[in-house]
Amino acid sequence: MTARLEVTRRGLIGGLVAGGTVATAIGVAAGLPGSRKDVLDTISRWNDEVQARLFDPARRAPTYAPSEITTPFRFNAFYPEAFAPRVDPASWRLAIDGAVSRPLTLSLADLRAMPQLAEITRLICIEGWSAVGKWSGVPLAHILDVADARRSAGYIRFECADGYSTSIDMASARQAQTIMALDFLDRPLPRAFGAPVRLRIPVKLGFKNAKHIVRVTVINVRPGGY
Ligand SMILES: Nc1nc2c(c(=O)[nH]1)N[C@H]1C(S)=C(S)[C@@H](COP(=O)(O)O)O[C@H]1N2
Ligand SMILES: [Mo]
Repeated sequence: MTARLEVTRRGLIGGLVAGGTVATAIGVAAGLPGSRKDVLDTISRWNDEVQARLFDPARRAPTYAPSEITTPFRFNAFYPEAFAPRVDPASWRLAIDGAVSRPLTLSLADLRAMPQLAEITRLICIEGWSAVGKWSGVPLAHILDVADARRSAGYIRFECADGYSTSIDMASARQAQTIMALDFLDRPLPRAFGAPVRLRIPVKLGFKNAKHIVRVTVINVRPGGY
């Protein structure tokens, strides 16, 4: 009971979801085996770690061993998997605009020619599940530097081929692990998982990890979206 109260008191996303729900959600998400006390201890430890790192862009999100990768990986979107958009990789372009002194229009080849970072991290969906995967791609900070994004701008907005849009703060956008992912498990992103390019930002929850991105806009004020 003490452990549970601990978890509740330290509710992961206090303002968004009640602590008890979060504890349950994390228990389900992590698929933890063992006794209830073991489970709660593990959740508590995991919760501390997540609390310290997940929402603090100055810290690193945890990384995992290849053996910890979740297979099959889980799909999520605001529609069923069969409706994931079909994007032609040859004609696809990524626009970088807004508060930048060098607006960019990048092809997939342009992105592949940039520095790449590969990392095994956990995607955590607010709906109560998480999964470990390997994504590789271009650090978003690099793209922002090439575009000469205004340093004082507060947010980045992402627009997607399926009509989804979301935004993140600049500190999280420039965090070292935040990438515009081109590959999933060392292969080009499958259609359902965000082809041709998705945001992979392990310090943020799943819904910030925009898939099928077509436009990245640097802005001063927080925009709408998810
Ligand atoms: N374009 C787009 N991006 C999206 C979504 C979406 O519906 N459309 N869903 C978000 C949510 S809620 C989650 S949890 C993750 C799921 O990513 P996955 O399908 O790779 O697991 O994508 C996020 N990015
Ligand atoms: Mo999600």
